[in-house]
Amino acid sequence: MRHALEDIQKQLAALREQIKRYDYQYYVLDTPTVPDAEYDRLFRKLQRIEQEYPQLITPESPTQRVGGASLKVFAQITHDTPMLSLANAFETDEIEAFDRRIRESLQVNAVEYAVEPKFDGLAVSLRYENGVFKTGATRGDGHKGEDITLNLRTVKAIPLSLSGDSVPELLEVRGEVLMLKADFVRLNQQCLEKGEKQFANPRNAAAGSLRQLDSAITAQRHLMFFAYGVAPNSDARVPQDTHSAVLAYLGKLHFPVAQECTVVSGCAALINYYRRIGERREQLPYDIDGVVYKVNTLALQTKLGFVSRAPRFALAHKYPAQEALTHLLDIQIQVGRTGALTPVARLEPVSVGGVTVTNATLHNADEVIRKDVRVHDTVVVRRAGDVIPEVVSVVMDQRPKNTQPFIMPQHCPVCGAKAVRIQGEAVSRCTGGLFCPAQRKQAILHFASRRALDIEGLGEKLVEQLVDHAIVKTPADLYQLGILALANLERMAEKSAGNILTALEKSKQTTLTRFIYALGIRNVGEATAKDLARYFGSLDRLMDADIDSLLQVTDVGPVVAQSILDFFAESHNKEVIERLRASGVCWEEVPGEANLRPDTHFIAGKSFVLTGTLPNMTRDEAREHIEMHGGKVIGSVSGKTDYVVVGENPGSKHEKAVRFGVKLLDEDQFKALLQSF
Ligand code: 9MJ
Repeated sequence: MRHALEDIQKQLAALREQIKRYDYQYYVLDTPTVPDAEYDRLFRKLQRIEQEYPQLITPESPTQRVGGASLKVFAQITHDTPMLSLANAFETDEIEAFDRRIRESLQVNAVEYAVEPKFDGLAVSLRYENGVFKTGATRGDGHKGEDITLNLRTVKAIPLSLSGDSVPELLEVRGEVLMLKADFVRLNQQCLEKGEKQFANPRNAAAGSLRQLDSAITAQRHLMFFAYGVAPNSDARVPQDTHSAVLAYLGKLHFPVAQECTVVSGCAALINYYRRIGERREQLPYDIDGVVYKVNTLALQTKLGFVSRAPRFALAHKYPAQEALTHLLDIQIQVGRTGALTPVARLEPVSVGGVTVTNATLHNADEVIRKDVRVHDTVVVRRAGDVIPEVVSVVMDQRPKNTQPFIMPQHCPVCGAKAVRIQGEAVSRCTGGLFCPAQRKQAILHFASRRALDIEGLGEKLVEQLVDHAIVKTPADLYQLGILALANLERMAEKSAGNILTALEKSKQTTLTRFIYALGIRNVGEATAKDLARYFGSLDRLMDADIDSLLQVTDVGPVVAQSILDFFAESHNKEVIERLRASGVCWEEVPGEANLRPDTHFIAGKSFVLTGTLPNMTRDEAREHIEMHGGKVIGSVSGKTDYVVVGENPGSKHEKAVRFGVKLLDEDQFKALLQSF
């Protein structure tokens, strides 16, 4: 019996180690090496064995990231060594002064700096004792923070235990918890689909997720962590020479360290780093609000010391604010594709972080009332990355006399139909359906949009005329358009009419994901469309699906499933789909996950890297093909990559693939692979 238990223990240890490795590859390196199905299989196996032998469960087991009841309040934790704050600077002369002060204090000619992005998240401290994650806390006031251990345990990029040959007895890792922009967009899409309140920006979403008293909610939020230092109380095994060596050591212990962290020398290089990161800011996967400079040599850091709680050896160089003040000229009501009535602020044009903003969303009536936004107010407008600009707040002491509180209209401003607000939902909706010209226009614009059928040139002005002249009532009518009908419209020369027809013809060859998304089914965004396409593989199977099979699809709950059933129950919708197909709109169909065991299909779970320009396919198209077949597209080549698809002018990924002996495919070979099952 004892022997058997030992065997089980060994099996458990091996499984946990394997899952831990896959988590690291997936969440930290962003390079998954096994299909999700294989990961799920291992995870379930581990759960099954642990259920049978609960006495063998350890807190570090990957199954134990979420657990226990929710807290009533967070306990306080006193930091052994305080969590520092950073002095800020905006201007070049402040950076020159910083560097000069340091050179003069240290009596040297040039200083070596570790330079890092300044993550716009929440600072946390993670305490490891003998390689085991014990406690995690917020910064709080720098001395005392909140104990958010249970929530931090759910962050997959944070190791629950450390392995390797230099595991320290005590290690306190300092870093930032944040939400990647892509996860933020996905979360807000889910909130929208569920009719819940959306988050203003990734930082708020991360803060909201980390402040949950129920860690099961945090676990659903896809938070990320980046390490940027250790507390000085840590073990002697932590490098004692330079900050950059500390970061490299943390990387070796499998903590995520941003790729953008590097070392430079001298003041000009600092400014150069600031500019370079600034240029790439929008493309970075996470939000930053500046960069950080730290004297790299730890002995010199100690020599420089502190002023109050900020170190003299470090400085945050911030980018200009993404907020500005302006006047609110009017509040207008926009009618969305699903009839949602959104109050929109018309603004006196203002430059926010270098972009002119004239409109900003006010989200919904409740938000306008909560912020008490009124026409003629002076308002704070914020813009961040790809997020739609929004009105953050009102400058109350600049409010003119005789302003009136905002009242949400009871009728659709476009078609006059009654507006209703379902209990529990934040938005009012026009009940006019596709009889409302605004909804009809939005439905057609959505159908034609870039991520849907991508009909180039079919913009707002054109759709407006087509609907107003009753030439187009549904997306299916688009494919009946002739050159005459188009050329007779305002501002439409024969050549542009021809271009539209060519674009329409081109759009007919599409993908199932795009087509499902284009239909504009309530609560089905792009991510859900992708999940549905992957699961069912064919439109007919999706249209025939019952509630039980819909609920099998990732992220599809009862609300989304019901929207899909309702949509396909409408004979009008089925008719539009049939007409679209009859006009030649088509896509590749595959068996779909529902009908596929992962081991029977050799692309399922395989990893692909794309490099160079393919002659007949965009990168997005190639990605869609791969994902439709259950494969994954990853950013960088490693020995574990299955295929590298090589186009014209390939980059260094090509050379790396050759070096690693990864299988190379040109476009024809890639197409042949897709079609070969
Ligand atoms: C951020 N927020 O990214 C520090 N930080 O160092 C980086 N913050 C920091 N370093 C010492 N990269 C105190 C705070």
